[in-house]
Formats: sequence, structure tokens, C-alpha cells
Amino acid sequence: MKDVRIIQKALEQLIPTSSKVFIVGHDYPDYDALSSAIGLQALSSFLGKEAYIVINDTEMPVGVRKIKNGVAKRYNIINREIALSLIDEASLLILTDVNKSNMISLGEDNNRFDTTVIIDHHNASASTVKTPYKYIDLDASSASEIVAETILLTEPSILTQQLASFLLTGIALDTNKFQNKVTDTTNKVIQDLIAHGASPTVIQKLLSIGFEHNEKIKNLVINNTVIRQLGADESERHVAFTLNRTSPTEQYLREELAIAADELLSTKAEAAFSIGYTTPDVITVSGRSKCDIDVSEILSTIVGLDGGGNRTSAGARTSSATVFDVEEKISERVQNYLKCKHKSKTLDGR
Ligand SMILES: [Mn+2]
Repeated sequence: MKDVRIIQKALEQLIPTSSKVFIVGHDYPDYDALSSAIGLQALSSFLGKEAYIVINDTEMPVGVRKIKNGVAKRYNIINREIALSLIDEASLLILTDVNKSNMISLGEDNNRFDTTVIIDHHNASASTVKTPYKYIDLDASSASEIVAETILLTEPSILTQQLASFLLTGIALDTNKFQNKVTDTTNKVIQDLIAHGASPTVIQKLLSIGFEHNEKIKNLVINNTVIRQLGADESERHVAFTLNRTSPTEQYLREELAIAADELLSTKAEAAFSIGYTTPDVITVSGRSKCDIDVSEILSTIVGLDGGGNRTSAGARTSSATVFDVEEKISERVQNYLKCKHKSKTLDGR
């Protein structure tokens, strides 16, 4: 676990000495990316700086769009084009809930900033933006947790009831409603956010997805799930796979696939993968794990799949296979992963 005071001190020094602050989350923003960005915007404003949140995607989960539209003015949410016209040589870039240049709407234009801060809880890779101010805590539940802690250390009064609710929603999303990755720090932050007026009812409402979506998710989970026993002997684990087996080209929202994978973790499965088309030619995978199986490692090491994330939550996409091919590839990869893991354990004598 990292010490959040490192990033808190860095921001307290870098924000006031910059001209403007630009805050960017990952493409296809979710509640964690948006909420942590809103928190950083509020922090920058408190420190006296003009701060902008840059979102260029038109595609995002229904509820995230609602929040975004509702608060766009208040928190200066702008698109890429406007952002590019506003950047000057003393501008500061903060990436939140993301660290890779191929997953942000600014793309390679991140190079136009002399100073970049990264606040994230996802694995770094070769495409991680290079900066000395990289704060990646893989043990943190979410970027919202890190930002909430940073705000609490700087000035708790920045946390309005609305901001506290947004940040708690970000944590709720990335912990599958407080079931995964909740550490003592997470619990402390949750308590503090509730003390600042975050409302669990508001969060339930934000995270509920609506009847039509629920029916599609239910159909995947109940009628289309296969639980495989992978690995061998001691390394054997149950792994759940779901995809639409009767109409394999059916399209889904990314959030529907994510929720389906989340729900499958309430079975005996140690890990779950949901697979489906999200556009007519792109297949998206949502991977979730109770902990033992590193779904980020699985999804980022399959040839032909473009994947990443963290140990318990990861995603991938491809446009060169069928959903059944993808299921087979993942299954084979998990099989090998479990065998290797077992072997290295035996060799270690653990
Ligand atoms: Mn996140």
C-alpha cells in the first residue's frame, strides 16, 4: 500500500505553480474516472486554479452521461478541441483512473504538457505516460478512493454532499458494491464520505441500470453461463464464461457485460469472463476475479486481444475472432496460467 501523502504533497505544490489544470480520465469514462476527475477539479479550484475536465467520448454508460451532463458547467467539462486551444506552456495535466496514452482522449497530445501527474490503480505498461509524478497504487480500490483521501488531507470542506456521493459511487463501482478490494483504508474513506453526506440511496440509484438492461444481463448470467473447472489437482479453480450462445452476434453495452461478469462472481467461480459484441465488429470482454486469478495478466497476454486492467477487474477487445473463439482462447490461457502458478508454487516449496 502506498502513502497517499506523496501524491497529496505533489498536487499541493504542482497545482498552484501551474497556469491551468487539465484533468483526463480513461476513454469510455465510468463512474470512477468521472468522479475522481470531478474531485480533482474541485481540489484544483480550491487551490485557486482554473481547472478543466476533458472528455471527448460520446460513448459512455447511461448513468455516467447523466452525471456528466448535469455537472458539465459547474466542473468545466470540455472536449478535446477546446482543451487543445486552451493549453499553454505552464499547464498541468492530471491523468486519473488511467495511465496509458492510448486510453485517453488527448492521445499523444499529452506530450504538449511539461508536467503530468498520474493517479491510478491500474497496472502500468509500455504505453504508460512517462512522468516522475506517477502515483499508481494497485492496492487502492479505485481512483476515487485515492482522490477522496487526497482531498481529506488537503481540506475536508472541499467535499460537498454531491462530491462525496460521486466519489462514493466511484468506489462502489470498482468494488462491485463494496464486495471486492475493500481495505481498511477503503473503509475509512467510505465512512468519511458518508460523514460528508454521501447518500447510499443516491448511489444505489446511480448504479442501477434499468429494466431492459437488466433483462439482457439476466439472460446472459442465467441462460448462457458455463462454469469450467480449469487447472489440475491443487490448482483447480472454477471459472465462469458467459456469452450469448443462441445469438452470438447480439450487441451489448460495455456496462451490461461488466455487470454480468460482476454477478457471476457470486457463484462458486473464482473468476468470470463475459464476452459480447459492443459494435457490429468489436468484441469486448469483461473479466472479474475474486483475487486468486489475475484477470489483467490473463487478458493482456492473449495474442489478438487488446487487454488490461488490474488483478480483479480487467477488460479486452478484439475485432478478429468470434465470441466462441475468444472464449476458447481465454479458457486455454487460464488453464496455462493455473498450471504455471501451481508449478512455481511447488518449486518455491510453498
Ligand atoms: Mn477505476
